Amino acid sequence: MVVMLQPVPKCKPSPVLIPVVDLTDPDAKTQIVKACEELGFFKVVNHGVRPDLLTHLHEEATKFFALPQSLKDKAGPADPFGYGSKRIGPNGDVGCIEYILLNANIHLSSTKTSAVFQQTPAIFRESVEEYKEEMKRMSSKVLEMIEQELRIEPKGKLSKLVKVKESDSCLRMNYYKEKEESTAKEEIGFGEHTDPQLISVLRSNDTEGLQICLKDGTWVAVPPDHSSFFVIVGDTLQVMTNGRFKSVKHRVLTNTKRSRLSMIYFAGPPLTETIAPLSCLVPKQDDYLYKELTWAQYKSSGYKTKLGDYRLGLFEKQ
Ligand code: GA4
Repeated sequence: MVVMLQPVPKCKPSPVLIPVVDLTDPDAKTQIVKACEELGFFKVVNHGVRPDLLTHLHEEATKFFALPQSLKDKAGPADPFGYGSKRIGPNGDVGCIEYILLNANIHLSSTKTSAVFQQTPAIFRESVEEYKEEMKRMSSKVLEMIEQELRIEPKGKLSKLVKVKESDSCLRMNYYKEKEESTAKEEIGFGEHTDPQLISVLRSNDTEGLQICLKDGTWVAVPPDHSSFFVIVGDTLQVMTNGRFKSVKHRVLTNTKRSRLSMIYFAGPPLTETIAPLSCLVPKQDDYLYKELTWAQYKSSGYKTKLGDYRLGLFEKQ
């Protein structure tokens, strides 16, 4: 199944097809691999996440962002976890955004993270915990399907990176507030970038804003769909597949009329994991496009870059 992606103004007029993968379809593995190779992006339906969990989490997150600024600021500024407003990362990037960034690993949760939940009812934390489990399940399922289709050995090589308790995954809730009519114009909510992790799983309300960049540099708008998830290939998976999969550049432009709320789970490996092309996919070391780095090394170098920088250069062989 495919749906049409709407080209944004000043983009090529030809509509682009976005793959839609039904996770219960016996052919899903093949479709996922094809989408990861061609676009680095696909939509997931029949994912098994309870719709009421999504509705509930959406409502509670909306209530958090509606709190007085002084209360939200108690959980900020993001370090990188906690509540952030306008500033993204430590190197001067800004966007028309408010967000909460949470570490998915409860053992690493920071004081700022706890402060988020001090401002909100207990049910918010419970829903967030359940959602993280669901995202761990879905991201490991997608990675398992990739392993099977590519015949990656040993079994569980990719999915295990996300399933283990040391997995360095995180959850981000991004809120792009609607604007007054008088100032209405499209602005950058979240600037263009690729995600450093293995894969990211995104869910949003029905407000548009997300755009992805095709291989030829064309930006296309992704029609929102509150009942589906979007999977984004990250840099780590690009390295492990030796460039066969592409981490897709994406960005969010703010919609002037309606607020957008999105939740993104970034499925990352443990900090100590060595990231390198998989020998079962690339038998000859001479064919490796990338050298090895631990996830901790890649992540800490990433934090010295600007959002839009080409971080994969760190991995490239000279
Ligand atoms: C982009 C993807 C995720 O949102 C994120 C971001 C992180 C942050 O906001 O703390 C970074 C960015 C992201 C990559 C470069 C650095 C770090 C902001 C930034 C400028 C949580 C992630 O893992 O990398």
